Amino acid sequence: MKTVITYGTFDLLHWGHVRLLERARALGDQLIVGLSTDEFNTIKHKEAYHSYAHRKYILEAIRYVDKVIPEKDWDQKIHDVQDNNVDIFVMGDDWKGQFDFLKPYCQVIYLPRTEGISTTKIKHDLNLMENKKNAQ
Ligand code: C2G
Repeated sequence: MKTVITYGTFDLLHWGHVRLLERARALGDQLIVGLSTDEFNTIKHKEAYHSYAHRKYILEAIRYVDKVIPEKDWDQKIHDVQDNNVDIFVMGDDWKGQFDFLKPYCQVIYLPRTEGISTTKIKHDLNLMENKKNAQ
C-alpha cells in the first residue's frame, strides 16, 4: 500500500486543484490531503471563502481523495509523514524546493502547476463580471 500526501487550502475548488489531486493519487494507492485550517490560512496570509468544514466536505467528495487531515502549522509535515506511513509527498511546482527537508522521510515530488486557473483568478474574473453587469 503506497501512501501519498499533499497539502493546501483548496478554496473554491477548481480543475487545477482536481488535476493535482488526480496526478498525486495516481502515484500510489491512497491519497491523504492535509487541508489548511482557517487559522493556518491566516498564518499563510490567505482568507478562504469556504470554511474548513465545507472545504473538507468538498474534498472528501473527490474520488481521488481518501483521507483529509487538518494542516494547522508549517511544522507538522514530518510527523504526518511518519504517523501515516507516507511514501510520497506531492506539491505543485510553485512550491519547488520548499519541502526538500522531507526527502529523508519520503519521496518528494513537485508536479507542474495547471496554468490558466487559480482561486485568485476566479475571484478576479467574478469581480469583473459583476462590475460589467452593474455598468449595463
Ligand atoms: N495547484 C495547481 N494548479 C493550480 C492551482 C493550484 O497545481 N492552477 C496546486 C498547488 O500547487 C498546490 C495545490 O494545488 O499543490 C493546492 O493549492 P492551494 O490551495 O493554493 O495551496 P497553498 O495555499 O499553496 O497551500 O503546506 C503547504 C500549503 O498549505 C500549500
